[in-house]
Amino acid sequence: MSKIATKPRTKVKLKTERPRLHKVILVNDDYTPREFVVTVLKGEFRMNEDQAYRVMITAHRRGVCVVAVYAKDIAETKATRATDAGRSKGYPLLFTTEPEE
Ligand code: TYC
Repeated sequence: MSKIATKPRTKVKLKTERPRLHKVILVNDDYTPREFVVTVLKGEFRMNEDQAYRVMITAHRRGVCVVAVYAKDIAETKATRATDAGRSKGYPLLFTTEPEE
């Protein structure tokens, strides 16, 4: 009787990759008052006055600023809530998200 090879020749991949984190990005505009941007940053992203002011002024000067990084769904929820806070006051304040490299 001939010997039949039964040993599987494929290896199971055991590595699990961590889900990529997503950046929340604050975008500058010419209309939203600085103090309102600071208030939204403090309320939605648990920042103190100093941290929120630095993020706001960086976006104001450079056009954008990374606010924080989170898992995808949390980043998207926070960006939407923060953008809606501006919209509810008639401001064009915008927070976007993008995956980290
Ligand atoms: N540029 C706005 C102003 O001068 C302030 C501002 C800063 C708005 C950052 C949006 O993401 C922003 N009133």
